[in-house]
Amino acid sequence: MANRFTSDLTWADVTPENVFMNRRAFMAGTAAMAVGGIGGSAAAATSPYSTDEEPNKWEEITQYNNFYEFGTGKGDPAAYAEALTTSPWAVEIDGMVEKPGTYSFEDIMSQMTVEERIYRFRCVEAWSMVIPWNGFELADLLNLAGVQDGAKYVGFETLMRPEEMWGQKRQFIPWPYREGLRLDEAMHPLSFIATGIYGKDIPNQNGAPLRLVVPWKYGFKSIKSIVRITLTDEQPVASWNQINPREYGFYSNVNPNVDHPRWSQASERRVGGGILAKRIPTLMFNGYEEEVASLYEGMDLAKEF
Ligand SMILES: Nc1nc2c(c(=O)[nH]1)N[C@H]1C(S)=C(S)[C@@H](COP(=O)(O)O)O[C@H]1N2
Ligand SMILES: [Mo]
Repeated sequence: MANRFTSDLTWADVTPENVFMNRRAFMAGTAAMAVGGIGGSAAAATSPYSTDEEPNKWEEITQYNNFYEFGTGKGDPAAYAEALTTSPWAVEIDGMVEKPGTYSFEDIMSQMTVEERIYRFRCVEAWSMVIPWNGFELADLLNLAGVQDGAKYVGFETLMRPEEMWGQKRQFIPWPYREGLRLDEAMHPLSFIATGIYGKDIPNQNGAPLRLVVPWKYGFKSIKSIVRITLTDEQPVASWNQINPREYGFYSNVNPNVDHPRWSQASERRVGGGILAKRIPTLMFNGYEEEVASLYEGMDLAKEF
């Protein structure tokens, strides 16, 4: 049954061969069946953007988190994020758009096609996971509001609600948490708004009810629990970049050749591998080089990091 955050195609539909359905492929398969009159197998398809790497366990994805509004410990979000009220929820879309306004979560979901994307996820702290998200392309949401000519960037803001997010009572970050993308990055088909994981509603600790996922950038770009999206012609504020621009660039593309000033980015620890597991090499653009390298043509990625 369809639930609030996800499609009705869930993790339970996954075949033993790790073949994943997404609704678009399913629809296409259904159409093909109607025309060709042949059954069953045509419906199963993998999103071309999904990795076939082994996904992390639900417990790993939902109990090892960064969500500083609920504390800085990896277990804090799972322990405290239940306090967040996620219904009702609305996203303010403003700035250089044709239809600025308050978009309720239900209104957005009724107009989006939810699919599954299995992405690698690489935190700037050099740990990584593989996460089966459910959601829709960010471009589809931006097109709902209609991007005006001349817009060059997209800014995002997380909810500000210290009564429910105790971490916001400390000025650790100048709240609310903010992030930003260049418009062409935001419009790239890999840029995703996640509303589910493993076919279930996305848990609060992972950024309910909707959060950004930009798989070729360090995890902190993937801002959680979004309440505002602003189209602008100026580079928006991004929290970590604002706090420490020397350590956290605006782009923050995953890049094994550009180390963090305090640690190497050449390799990573895959969460769940155990403490004795070998580190794995970090890939350029987190393995999405073929898809996104053209966005950065002509840029010196060591300088504009
Ligand atoms: N609002 C908000 N979004 C956030 C963060 C945060 O502290 N607050 N942490 C970021 C960081 S550093 C990472 S690595 C990812 C973690 O996502 P996950 O907990 O779902 O794996 O969320 C990002 N989005
Ligand atoms: Mo992170």
